[in-house]
Amino acid sequence: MQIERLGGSLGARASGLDLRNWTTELERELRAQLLVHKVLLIPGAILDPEQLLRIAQGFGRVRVHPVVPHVEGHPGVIEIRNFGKARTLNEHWHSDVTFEPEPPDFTLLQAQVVPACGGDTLFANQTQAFEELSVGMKAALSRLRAVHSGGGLARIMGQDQAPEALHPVVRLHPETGEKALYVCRAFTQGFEEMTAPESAPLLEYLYSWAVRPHLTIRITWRPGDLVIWDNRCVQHYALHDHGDEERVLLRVTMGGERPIGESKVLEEPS
Ligand SMILES: O=C(O)CCC(=O)C(=O)O
Repeated sequence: MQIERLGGSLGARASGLDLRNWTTELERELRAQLLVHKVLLIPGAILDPEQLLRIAQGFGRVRVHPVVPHVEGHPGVIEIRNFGKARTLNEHWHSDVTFEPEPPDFTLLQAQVVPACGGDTLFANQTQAFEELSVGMKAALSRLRAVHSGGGLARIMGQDQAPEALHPVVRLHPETGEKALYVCRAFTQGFEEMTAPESAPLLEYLYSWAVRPHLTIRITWRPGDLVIWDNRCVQHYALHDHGDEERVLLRVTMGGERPIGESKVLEEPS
C-alpha cells in the first residue's frame, strides 16, 4: 500500500489496494492510517452494497440511519443522489448523525457515478481547529455541552419526530486521546442551559474557526473512489456545483459510542 498525503492538515490517498480482496490485516493497517490522517481516499473498483457492507463491518457495527431511508434489502446503506441544489441534504458543514446519543465513528462513501466536473466533498480537521484555540477558550469550551438536533433533516424527510442529543463541545478521541471541536452548523442548536440567541455568537465563531481553508482538503471524485473518515475529529461538506448532472454515491456509517469530554463537569450524575 502506498500512502500519500492529500493536504497539510489531514487526508491521505491509500493506493495499490484491491478492494475486492479485503483482509483483516489490510483492515488493521487502514484503521491505523485513518487514525493518523483522519480521511482516507482509496481508489478502486465500483462495489455493490453487499461488498461495501463487508468492508464497513471491519470498522465497527453498521448503523442504520434514524431518519434517511436505506437502499432496499441493505439496511445501513444509503444512496446519495442529485435531486437538485435546493433539495440537497449535505451541502453544509457537519459530522455525521451527531443528533444520536452514540453518533457513528466512521463513514464510508463510494462514488458510483460522478459528474464531469464538480460535486467535490470537503473535509476539515477538528483536532487542529481545537489545538489552535487560545488556552482560555479551550478551558471555557471544555466545560460546555451542546444540544444537537436532527429536526431539519426530519422535516425534509416528512417526519415530525426529531432525534436530539447532548454532547461535549470538546470531544476526547477514545483511540488517539486527542481533543477535537465537536459542534457543527448543520445540527448543533445551542449550548446546554442557554438560549439560542445566547449561544449563537460563540457558535458562529466556532463554525467559522473550524473550517478555515488551511484545515481543509477537497476530494474530487472518480468512479470507484472509496473515502472513509473519522467523524470524531472531522467535519465534511458536499459541494453542489454540478447542476442537474448525475452524481450517485453509496454511504455506510459504522461504530459509535457516547462522546466523552475531558472535564468532570461533563459527567452525568450517577
Ligand atoms: O455527498 C457527499 O459528498 C457527502 C455526503 C455527506 O455529506 C454525508 O453523507 O453526510
